[in-house]
Amino acid sequence: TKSLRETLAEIVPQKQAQLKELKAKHGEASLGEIKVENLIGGMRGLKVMLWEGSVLDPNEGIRFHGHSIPDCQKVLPPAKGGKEIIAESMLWLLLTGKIPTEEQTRELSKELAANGNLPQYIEKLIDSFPRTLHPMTQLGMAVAALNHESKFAAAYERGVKKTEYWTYALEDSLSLIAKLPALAARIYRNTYYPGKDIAPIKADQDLVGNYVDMLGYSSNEGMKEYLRLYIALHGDHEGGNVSAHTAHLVGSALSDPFLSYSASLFGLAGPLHGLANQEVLRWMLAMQEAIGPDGTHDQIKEYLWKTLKGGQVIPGYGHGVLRDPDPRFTALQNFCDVRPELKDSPIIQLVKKTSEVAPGVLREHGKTRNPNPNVDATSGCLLHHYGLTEFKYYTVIFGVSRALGALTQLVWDRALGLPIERPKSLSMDAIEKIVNKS
Ligand code: CMX
Repeated sequence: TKSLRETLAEIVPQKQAQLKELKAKHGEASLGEIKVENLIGGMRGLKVMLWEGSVLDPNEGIRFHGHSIPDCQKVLPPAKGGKEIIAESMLWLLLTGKIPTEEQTRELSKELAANGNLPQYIEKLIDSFPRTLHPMTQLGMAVAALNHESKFAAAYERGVKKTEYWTYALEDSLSLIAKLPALAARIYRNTYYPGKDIAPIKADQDLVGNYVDMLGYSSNEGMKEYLRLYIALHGDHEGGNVSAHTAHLVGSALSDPFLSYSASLFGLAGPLHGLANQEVLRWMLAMQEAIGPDGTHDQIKEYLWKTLKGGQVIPGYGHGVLRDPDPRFTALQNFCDVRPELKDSPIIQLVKKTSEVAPGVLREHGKTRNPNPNVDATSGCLLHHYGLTEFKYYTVIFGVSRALGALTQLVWDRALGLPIERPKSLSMDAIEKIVNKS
């Protein structure tokens, strides 16, 4: 069977040819017009980025190289003894567009485990941070410092050919993905359990299995399977979201993958992006406190109305692009339905009951274009159920995950020779001049 590098080496020339043909044949074709409202409205809906790993359909939700989440759950190899998709099989799919065999998946796991330990200067750096420094700030700084190791930056300095850039971007990306669990786990230990031992990386375990061990939950099989699924599902959500777009933008200046992904993490740390799942949990716990552990549908409805009448949004509902239920939410709910330990969990039951009444309430309320739950309606609540109750850490887990998609695209950006990103900006006066002429 072919290795990841061999598989990619075969696909790269095909994709390069595809891009060349697209440019030659359709370079002049229009994908839509740009309105003034797009320019002042965060560029919503403008088709202005190339992104290979996934495409988000407003109704069907995310597809990874055309594969829906239920498809992925059928065909992507799980961990040894597990059932859920793992980071390695998702990464393989994102990078190559192909479904890995079990053997290919295990080989990738072995490679990541072998490269998972942190250089000593990085351990020292993390250990020097104050415990009160936000875990995302710690993660972003440590990822940036890892660029000391960058093969891409070293190769660039040596003056390697442009056509070889992608091979070095791939090496850096795999090295970073391998090290993220140890980084993230050390930050967790230092911030919440100083002095506690961190479990060693097992050479024959998958990336997230090792991450959960290092976090200190090695005997919690439910948590392991949940985080495998969570990290695979959050890996990529097409290119325009802040974290994905940032990695692509910074990488376009030929900053190495460590610097590019560090920048991306600081975007993920924003409350409008990566922090939403902790908001849902906070709101759910307040509702649980208010109506008790066995709240009825009617009590939940009443609480929803109270939230809306208080001028607040229902966290975990609605979406900027999606117009139907988020398939990632559905996948997490299906996970809850099959895990026996979750059947009696009060918080998980509350998530489920809320999802049964909230769409009706939001429809009646009549504002949101999508009254359905998004993935955040449940993701943080599951972490809480499994005992990871430190809210501020949740975005770090998202950060371990999003590397899969953001770094995949960086490899493709270099393989396809995409140029530095440089959109045109206009001042209001300049816009007025243009629109007054037409
Ligand atoms: N509860 C109450 N009102 C809501 C709502 C909700 N969950 N979702 C949207 N609305 C309101 C909006 O505030 C807006 O009201 P105004 O016209 O008064 O400004 C109106 O409905 C129309 O909004 P929209 O076009 O449906 O949604 P947007 O694209 O503007 O916003 C989002 C999308 C996610 C920010 C919004 O639905 C929201 O705030 N949801 C709750 C927070 C949340 O779950 N965030 C996680 C998003 C997950 C992800 O990005 O992956």
